Amino acid sequence: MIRQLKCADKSLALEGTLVMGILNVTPDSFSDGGSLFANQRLSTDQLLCRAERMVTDGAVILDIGGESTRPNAEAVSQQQEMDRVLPAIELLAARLDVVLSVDTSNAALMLQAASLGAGMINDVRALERDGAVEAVAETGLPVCLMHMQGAPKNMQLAPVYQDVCSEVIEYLLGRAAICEKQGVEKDKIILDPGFGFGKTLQQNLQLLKETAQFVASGYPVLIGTSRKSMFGQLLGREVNDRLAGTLASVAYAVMHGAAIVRVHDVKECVDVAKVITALKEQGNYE
Ligand code: PT1
Repeated sequence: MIRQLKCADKSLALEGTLVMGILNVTPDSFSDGGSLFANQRLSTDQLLCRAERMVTDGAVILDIGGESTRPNAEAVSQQQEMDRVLPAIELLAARLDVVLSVDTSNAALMLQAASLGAGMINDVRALERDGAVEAVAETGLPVCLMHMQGAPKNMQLAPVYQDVCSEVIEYLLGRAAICEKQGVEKDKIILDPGFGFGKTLQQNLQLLKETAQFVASGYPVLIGTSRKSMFGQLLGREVNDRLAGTLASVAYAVMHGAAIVRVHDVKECVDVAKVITALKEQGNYE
């Protein structure tokens, strides 16, 4: 089991579950409907304010993404993605004591973000794009490898698996092995089942149920269910009314050993993680 995650100049103890706050810098981010971007770009003041609030609320990692990867999202150009993400990394690295994670599949962005102070790479394509494995190895940063079936544009059309858990685990372990062969240190790899990325409701539920199987791989596990359509399907709730569903999934993930949860509602998720962790630490009654 990995006990410390070394993120450039910061080290995160892998005890209990860490909360990663989602800081989108996309105009079409799924959960705020783009309302913060009425004038094209989120102002730096707003961005700093949102980031500071997440840190105050207990996030120890902030995940910054400039490409929306929710179902049906359109691709953005690599330049557009860099123009969104790099100024945000530069701004926040100078002002906040938090690990900045960059949510990208773009090797050039990984390298530049690292040079501006990013402490982690998060790739929903598990470093499958050209140069990405090499870029991560060069930065020496931890990386989250996520499973996706298909691409954001079409992934929810007809996902098919024989056995979703074993296929997702097999894929992630294969990607981890490739990364290690190319110089990414084993203790810098995090695995993520990829909730909502080419999975039906049933498949998402099976993956969450089997969180402990992912944890048993020995790699830290990241769980990202926050406000996703699996709760829309299960509960009939719109995206901004999925907090209770999200919290239930976070409680389950913490209970079963997730190292990191990636969430919008940092304060509430930190409280849930603390309560479940305290429960787990209680000895058995005589
Ligand atoms: C995730 C994740 C991510 N999710 C990691 N990075 C998104 N490591 C972006 C829906 O079904 O889970 N893990 N980066 C956001 N993507 C989605 C996917 C948003 C599906 C919404 C849905 O509603």
